[in-house]
Amino acid sequence: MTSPISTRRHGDILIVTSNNPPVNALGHAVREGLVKAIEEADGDDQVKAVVIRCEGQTFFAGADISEFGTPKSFAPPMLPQVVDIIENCTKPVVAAIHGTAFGGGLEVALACHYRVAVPSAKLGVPEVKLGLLPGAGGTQRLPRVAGVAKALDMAATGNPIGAKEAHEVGLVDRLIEGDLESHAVAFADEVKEVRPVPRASERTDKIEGVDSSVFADFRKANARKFRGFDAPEYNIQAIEAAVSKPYAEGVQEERRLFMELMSGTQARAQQYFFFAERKAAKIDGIPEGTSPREIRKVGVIGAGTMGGGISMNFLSAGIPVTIVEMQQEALDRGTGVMRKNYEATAAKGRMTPEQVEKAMGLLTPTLKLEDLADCDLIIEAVFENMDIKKEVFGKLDRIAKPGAILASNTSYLNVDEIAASTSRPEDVLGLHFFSPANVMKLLEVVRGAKTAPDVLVTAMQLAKKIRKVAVVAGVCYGFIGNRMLMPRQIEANKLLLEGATPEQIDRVHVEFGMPMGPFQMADLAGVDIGWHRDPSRIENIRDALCAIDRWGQKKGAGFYDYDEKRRPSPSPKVQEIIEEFRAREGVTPREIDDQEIIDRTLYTMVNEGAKILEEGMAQRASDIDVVWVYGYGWPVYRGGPMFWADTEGPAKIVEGLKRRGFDVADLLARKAEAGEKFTR
Ligand code: T1G
Repeated sequence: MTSPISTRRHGDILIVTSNNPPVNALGHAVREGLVKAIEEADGDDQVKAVVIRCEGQTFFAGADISEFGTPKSFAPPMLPQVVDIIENCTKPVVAAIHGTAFGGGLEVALACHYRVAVPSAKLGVPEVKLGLLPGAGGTQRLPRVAGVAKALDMAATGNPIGAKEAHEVGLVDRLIEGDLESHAVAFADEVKEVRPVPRASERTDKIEGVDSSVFADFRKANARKFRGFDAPEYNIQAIEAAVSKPYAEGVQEERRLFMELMSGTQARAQQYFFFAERKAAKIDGIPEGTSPREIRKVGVIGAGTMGGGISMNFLSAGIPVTIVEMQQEALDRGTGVMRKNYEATAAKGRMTPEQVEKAMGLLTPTLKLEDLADCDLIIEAVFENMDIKKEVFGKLDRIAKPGAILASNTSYLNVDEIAASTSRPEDVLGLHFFSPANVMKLLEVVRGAKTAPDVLVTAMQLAKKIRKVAVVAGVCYGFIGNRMLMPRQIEANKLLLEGATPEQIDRVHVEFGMPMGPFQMADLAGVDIGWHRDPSRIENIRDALCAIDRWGQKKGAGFYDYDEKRRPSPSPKVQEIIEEFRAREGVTPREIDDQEIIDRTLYTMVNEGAKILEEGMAQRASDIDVVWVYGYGWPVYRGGPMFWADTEGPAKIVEGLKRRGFDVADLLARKAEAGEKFTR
């Protein structure tokens, strides 16, 4: 088998090239090849210096995650050995960086004696996003080269930095404009006589005299963000070791912490999720070579919260949008909110004023539906009512050009029924964005019975362009996410009646790792969503709250009372309403423990997930997990509802559901009986 690593001489410089598509992952063959190349350089007196570079889209993007848990990942030489061999090379070694030098890739670059990079390159240690830490010396070399504060931020958050910033902090020695290879060779030629070669592991200038308060302050500043995750704290401890211990001991501590994480459930869940997210982009049953339609111009109907947010995604991606409203006042309000949101982003330094003007400059507001006639894609975001949607699609059918894609942002309704109100159901699908649509990453792409393959392919490709994670869902009430949300909300409301409190139920969900529980979420989204608007008709606790204007955070009161900073507190009034309802329904409250809440609000979700899979409303179990992590804040360190079901054990879930009197989905019962899993 040809090695993915090749070498060739350029004068007295040895050029070591990796060609391991798609991202030059540091699999076993690459590791072996790198060691051989350094041995070749060390053994050849003609060689005065070395350049390590990669073919393709990127420099090494890290260890090969697909090897984790397989014998290959432990086959020598392991990455810690490889980086030591590179660093101990007696000739100067220069890393030539383009694309993304991530994880083990950055650790290889840190073992090199010099790093040059093109300005567009990114450098990072995202291992924490896989539930890990940089396990090949990165936590010891990075603070020595880039400083403790930068290393802490990069390792504990996993967020990369650009080459320019890397140059400013000393992580990159030279920015290269033009051809990377030739400039890297020229740089190697400049430093080939430097002795001793500068080894990062021997540097102390950036770790001496560092006050330990740096770590305490960092922990305090990020406590909320790191809540529930194991890996960030381990990354902090490893960098603390870099400051408090000599290099050799620090590396041992790094290895100990790495192995502890690697054997944990969170790392397994987060690595599973890495591939789940990428698998979601693949659509079953699409003929090979199906090419997408071109989307040069988008139309959006409705300038409300959803319509405005949806439009911003396309404007930010440089795609012109025509937005339609019925009244001028509503149109002005909608476009005003979009500009305010952009300006807020700019105020946080995440956009420049020029970028705001460029995006808003691509927006054409109108009161005329006919102005959408030349759009390639039209997204309807009007009131969630079937008759209104069918009327809109009927009109669109007469206005839109042939080949235009017609999409509905419905959250629940039957996309096939909407498509049937046109003469071109093959051009119709659902594009279900999540609120706030310009922020939430998830996009449910609802595949209608007649949706054409190229329409689906177009939607998935467009999703990537507007930085969304798209998941294909079938046509059923609430698709994947909201369909699984319903049993949770129904049981949460029943549990209230039977004796639990909103605080107890929400606490169980927050302790589980959700950003908030069912009732905090209802208060954020609006208790009045879907309410029949008749204060005299009180059929449940929610009706009772709505009838007295307790619509949630926006009204300062919902299932909780809110202060001026929107901080929730338990509400005696709500407790009173609940007790009134219990009396009215003849329910005697009882003690409810946390496990019952989990059985009835989370096990029921898994049960619904199994039905969704049985019915083919999701292509694979991992898609359900992507929906819940990106759409509903399910903690990624639990992988998602279906991965968690496998961790919890299908048999235990079946037992819990039966104990509470629920009908168990066939697929779940079968998995439990056969001892099988959903996701692995
Ligand atoms: N290992 C194996 N496969 C990988 C991979 C990796 N590190 N990175 C990407 N792939 C596959 C991916 O599954 C997909 O496959 C294809 O490459 C394209 O990826 C000791 C232990 C580099 C920014 O965490 O962030 O080093 O779906 O669709 O959008 O300290 O991939 O086509 O079959 O994402 O252009 C640390 C992970 C590893 C970086 C490119 N490194 N990768 O993004 O393409 S842990 C990472 C990424 C480590 C050491 C430790 C991104 C990317 P398929 P893609 P992209």
